[in-house]
Amino acid sequence: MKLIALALCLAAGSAVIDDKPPTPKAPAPLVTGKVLFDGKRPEPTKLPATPEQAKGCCPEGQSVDATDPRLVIDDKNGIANVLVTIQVDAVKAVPSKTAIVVDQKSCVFEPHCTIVPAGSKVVFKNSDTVNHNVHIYARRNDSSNDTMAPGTQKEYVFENTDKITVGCDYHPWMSSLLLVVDTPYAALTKSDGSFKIEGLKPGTYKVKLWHETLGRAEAEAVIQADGTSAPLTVKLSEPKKKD
Ligand SMILES: [Cu+2]
Repeated sequence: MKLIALALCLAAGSAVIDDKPPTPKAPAPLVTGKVLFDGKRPEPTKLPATPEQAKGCCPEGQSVDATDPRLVIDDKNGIANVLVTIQVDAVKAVPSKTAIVVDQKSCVFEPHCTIVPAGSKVVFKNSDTVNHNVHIYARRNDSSNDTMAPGTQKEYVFENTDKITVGCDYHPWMSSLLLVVDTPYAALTKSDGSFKIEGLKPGTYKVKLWHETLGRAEAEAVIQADGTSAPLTVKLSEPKKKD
């Protein structure tokens, strides 16, 4: 027994001695950047919400957040929810393994903006104590209009690339945006306007940017052989009003 115990100790000891520190890996190729508002930041807009419409949305004493979620700019001009995509031939997004959830809470869609790899399941939930109405305005998928009772949910599948707006007929300030993409190289800017896209090989890429009220822009990203790339800065401004 003693011999066996000694052998086990030696085996364990030798395992520790052979445990070399892992070799540092090269940084994963990454495209990073920031999307900034060009000009003086517009003040956040409040959408109309009558007391009658907002009834039951929030606990007593709290008021509904009817801030327009479509244009969110931070105090350093970073723009949230800009869709950033890179298309690579023959590389297509695979549907999400788990359902993508959009909740309705205190009469606000959460999140406002969601990337949906084509073919993924999207579940709309109603966590409120009032009825909502998931009104889907799609261009390249089926549109629909479903009343959703408190505590219920409904599943949708969107197969085609699209930019789908979702509203609620009971609460006209509510809006959600589903961005159905067929590329795995897609990101939404965070609240400070920053984004990152991983998994690309070294090379030169066209980067497309799209925002629901500010429109489109394009940039070029170059990933060097060592996987690094210079961070991009892209500016968007209010679309010029037509006369
Ligand atoms: Cu609603």
